[in-house]
Amino acid sequence: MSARPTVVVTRRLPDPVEQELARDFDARLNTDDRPLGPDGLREALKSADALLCTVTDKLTAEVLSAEPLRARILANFGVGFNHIDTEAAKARGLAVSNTPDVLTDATADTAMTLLLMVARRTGEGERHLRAGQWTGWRPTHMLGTHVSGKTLGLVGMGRIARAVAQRAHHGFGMKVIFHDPYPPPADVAASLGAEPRARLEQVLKEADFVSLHCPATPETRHLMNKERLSLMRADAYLINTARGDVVDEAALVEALTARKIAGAGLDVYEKEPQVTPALLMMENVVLLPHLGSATRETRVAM
Ligand code: 8YV
Repeated sequence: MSARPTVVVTRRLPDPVEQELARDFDARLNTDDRPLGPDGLREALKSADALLCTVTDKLTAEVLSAEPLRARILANFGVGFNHIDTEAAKARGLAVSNTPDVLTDATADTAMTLLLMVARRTGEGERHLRAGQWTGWRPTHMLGTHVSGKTLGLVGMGRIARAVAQRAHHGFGMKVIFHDPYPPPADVAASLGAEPRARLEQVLKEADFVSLHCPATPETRHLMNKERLSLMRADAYLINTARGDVVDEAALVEALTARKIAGAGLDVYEKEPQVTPALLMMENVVLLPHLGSATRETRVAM
């Protein structure tokens, strides 16, 4: 019997992380990277001291009811933890940890990538070129929307939103407005050139780009519904690097189809890895496969 704590690692992790885990723990690595599923997760909770889990593991009250429970901690690989029923975890005496800060910059970079891609039609342009359709430069070819100097509206003003504001304001000369029920101190907002708005609706009406940075909670589920999407300007773009649940994907498709908004840049979806099929057909939508924090450096730091 090893004296080292047993850790079940639910997915493949970058090599240096797995090596460290193997050194410090009795680590059960997931070399074929197949999600454990509810039964596998329950089994892990019964047979290991810790579960190193992530967004693809649904840790519901049902899963967490595993008996007899051996695990003491759910160490989540990721900052968002909406896939964990934290009340149920608490009731079972399970600590829950996450990985904030280290993925702030990578995720803010992804938000800016989506914003630039959708505004400047770069996904569309690349598809056009790769399909052999490019006939050469012309003054009116694939004109996009200017980004520099435009207004960015941030929904939520936590760590990642602030890093986006930093890039947008100091890098792209954008005007930044935000709404957050728990706003940062005035001097912090001012240093990012960011102006608060008392109501979310004001942000939605004013912004050329609306970028979502709130956590996924029961309160923020479908925050961007039909009604709020209709407050956005017809020439505005929606960017989502937060969680799919924050947007009513069907209402978004409707708003895009009716040209109520100009486009969207999405990294997250309501039913990952499924994407509402209509979105796949739209040239004015940029779709990334949940790459927010996907840099080697960040994934090792996480
Ligand atoms: C992760 C994320 O890559 O940390 C989060 O909440 O959304 C991403 O950066 C992924 O969710 C793994 O947890």
